[in-house]
Amino acid sequence: MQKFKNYINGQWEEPKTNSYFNNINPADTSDVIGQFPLSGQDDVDAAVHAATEAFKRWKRLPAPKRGDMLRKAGDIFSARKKELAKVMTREMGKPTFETEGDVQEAIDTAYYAATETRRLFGHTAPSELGNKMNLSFRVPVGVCGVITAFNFPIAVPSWKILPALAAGNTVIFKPSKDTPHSGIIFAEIMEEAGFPAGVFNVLIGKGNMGNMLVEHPGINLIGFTGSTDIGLKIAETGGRLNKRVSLEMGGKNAQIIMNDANLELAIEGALWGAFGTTGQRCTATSRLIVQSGVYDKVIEILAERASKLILGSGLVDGNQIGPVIHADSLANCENYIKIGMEDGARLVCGGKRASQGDLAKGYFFEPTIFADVTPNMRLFREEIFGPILSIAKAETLEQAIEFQNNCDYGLSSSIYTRDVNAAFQAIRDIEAGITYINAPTIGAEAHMPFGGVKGTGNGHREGGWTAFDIFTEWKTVYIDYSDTLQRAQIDNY
Ligand code: UN1
Repeated sequence: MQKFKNYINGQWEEPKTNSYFNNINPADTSDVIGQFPLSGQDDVDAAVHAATEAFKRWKRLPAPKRGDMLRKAGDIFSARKKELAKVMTREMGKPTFETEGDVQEAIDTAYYAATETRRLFGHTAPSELGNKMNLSFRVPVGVCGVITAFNFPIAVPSWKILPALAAGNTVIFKPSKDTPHSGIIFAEIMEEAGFPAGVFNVLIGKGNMGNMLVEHPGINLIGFTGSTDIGLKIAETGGRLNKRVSLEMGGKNAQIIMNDANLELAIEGALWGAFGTTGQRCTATSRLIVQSGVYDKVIEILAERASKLILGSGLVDGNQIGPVIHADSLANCENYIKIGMEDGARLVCGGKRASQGDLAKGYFFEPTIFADVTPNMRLFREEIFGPILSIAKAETLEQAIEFQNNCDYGLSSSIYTRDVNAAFQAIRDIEAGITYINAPTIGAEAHMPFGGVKGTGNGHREGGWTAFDIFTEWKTVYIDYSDTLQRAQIDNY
């Protein structure tokens, strides 16, 4: 069986713990992918040392030169797209058309970040004094720890890593324990693209290893995507140690369907939003709020279509829905079925583990729909991270928006309507970082701000130009060429 290594200081290193764990394919649990390092404190120390040393030189390299390497990385991601997609699917289950899209987000991010190295605009402003110039520009933060989830093994890490490097930071990346192989290929690509030793490092591990990064005094910033539980702990530690922390946590995204919507389009959007990536997206549609005039019809058509989705290994063409990631995730889905029934929701399709034929080898769960869900039910409020959609009925636009906002999270949202007034009212009143009009809750593009309000995050936005607000600090410079002492606020008043 293949034994994998960490990537530290430009070298492939065995973990100093000499311990490993096996990772398996969630679509076929007898398929063991390989042995991966269980890194410990010594490995973290070595990576931090390497990244700290490398930072001294990397931050001095002209940003457009960093951009040249990012562009090269984009080219290699492109060349390896199909191969990498298969590795990702084998590790985390979603079909290869989705993992190819996942790699494409990294390609887009690489090229975007590369061009941004020729902008990274600052500001100039008039001085209040004569013969004096004021300007302000971005400087890197330092060594960044990047900790991410399994569901987007390449795209989401790339949203953090590539802008961080563009801005002159160095990075230590801890991929999800469920997708270590994807993280290793990320490192291979960065190595081939020519990033100098120590600028980008990958540490594989589980359990407390992520916390070792968060606690390490040599790490200046943590970029995290994952569960709310862990995110809040990172925020606490970051607060105590005065580290910059960017958090992307849960979602409970709703799609609204109004009576006047193009129903065919709205239903297609709901199916993709709810069951794409087996519902395991931060942006997944887990609530559908349907206006009363089309409520019964939407449920009927959706249930029929959802029960026809083809489950199976994402490595086989034609399969539409892969497994969930773990046995625990299956148990979690089963638990929410119980909760939904107890709370009085109406199960209209799915509701159990799928185990016919080859499906028994993996963690497959039937696409599930609950109707008659009300805003106080747990189904309507809690993130499930699985293929379970809850449908609620609303009488008016105002009520639909009220239901949508009645939630602790605020990542993505959507409304299907042909009424321009309703669409603009929704844009104004929906509490979410992202709102789609006549499109599902999933489908963020790499060059636009990505993130959420309320319990979803802590105010940062990845993606696009806003990622640079996370990964840079401002340096303000006053240049006085008057040859006299000019005292601001005093000599000029
Ligand atoms: C996530 O679920 O963490 O918009 C990211 C989307 C994808 C990204 C999702 N482009 O669904």
